[in-house]
Amino acid sequence: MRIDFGILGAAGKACVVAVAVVFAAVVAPWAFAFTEGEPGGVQARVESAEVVVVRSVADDGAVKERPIIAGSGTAFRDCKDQDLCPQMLVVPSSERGIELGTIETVEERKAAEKVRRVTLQTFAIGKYEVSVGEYERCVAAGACREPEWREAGGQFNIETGRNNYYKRLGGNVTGKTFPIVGVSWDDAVAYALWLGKTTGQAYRLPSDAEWEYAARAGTRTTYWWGNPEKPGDKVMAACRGCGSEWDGVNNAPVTSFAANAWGLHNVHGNVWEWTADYYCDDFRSGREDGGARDKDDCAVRDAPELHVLRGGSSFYEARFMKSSTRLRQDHDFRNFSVGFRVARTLVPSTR
Ligand SMILES: [Ca+2]
Repeated sequence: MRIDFGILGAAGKACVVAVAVVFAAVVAPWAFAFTEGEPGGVQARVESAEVVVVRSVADDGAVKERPIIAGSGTAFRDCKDQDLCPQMLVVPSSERGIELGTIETVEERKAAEKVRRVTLQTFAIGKYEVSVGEYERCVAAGACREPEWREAGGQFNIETGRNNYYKRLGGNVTGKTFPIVGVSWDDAVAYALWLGKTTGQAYRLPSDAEWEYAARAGTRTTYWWGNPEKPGDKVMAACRGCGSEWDGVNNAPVTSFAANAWGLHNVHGNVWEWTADYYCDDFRSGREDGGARDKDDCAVRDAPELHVLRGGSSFYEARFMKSSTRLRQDHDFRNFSVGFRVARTLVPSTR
């Protein structure tokens, strides 16, 4: 049975040439410059920093190294092939016991009791939601299955299916620069595993806590830009009521809208994003190191084997795209407004 998830309707040259390694553990205090006058007054502050060095090897064997400061918004790739390797950002380690969850207002906190303290290590996360073009590479390699809208003989096939579930969204589902949708949690995990094998790096889905930490980029507000969804009537995202051309109608290109202070696009809105965790309503009971709840061991649960979705979508109202909002779905659930972004573990260098 198809669960009606959205508002609309029912139903060769791959090369591993770049290696990023953390070589400087902590440099404190570290002053970070953020753009003044961002909507909502973003004031992310980082008191310690890590430096990641992206090392690339040219065809003639020459080695180039480029330092990237965590939190600077500078992206790197793990290979030269731009369609193969997603752009990744270095997220700084958190201060000790940083709060995540419903921290925006005391009133909400009392009601939800979901504030959680975590201490996160530096990691990397996708600058964008994984695009159709990127996911297609995994399908072509035989490591990922087709998205629901391209399954041969499937009723939802965007060209041959009798159901118009994806068909009505047209090129915003199939275009290479749009977020891949119609992929389950299992598909997202398969993609990350394949990317990891292809690049030799530890790709995975972000944990629930990592996702929120990266989305907030140091802020404690409802959205990274502040509390109103349209600060000064400025359109910041695609959601129902956000004011964008895609609201309630379609998915937006992954590069749409302004990035947060650490360089991530579309954490709020556009498409929902799978995280690694099993869902537990008691967010506070998650791991203190911010790692994923990888066992379905929630003390209170009314359904088994559900995974966490984050960030809302263009088909949902703004309250669903808050930094703290969490949704849950089955591991095999697929939908036109559910996609994902990848994360990567950064292993400290021993040199
Ligand atoms: Ca999103």
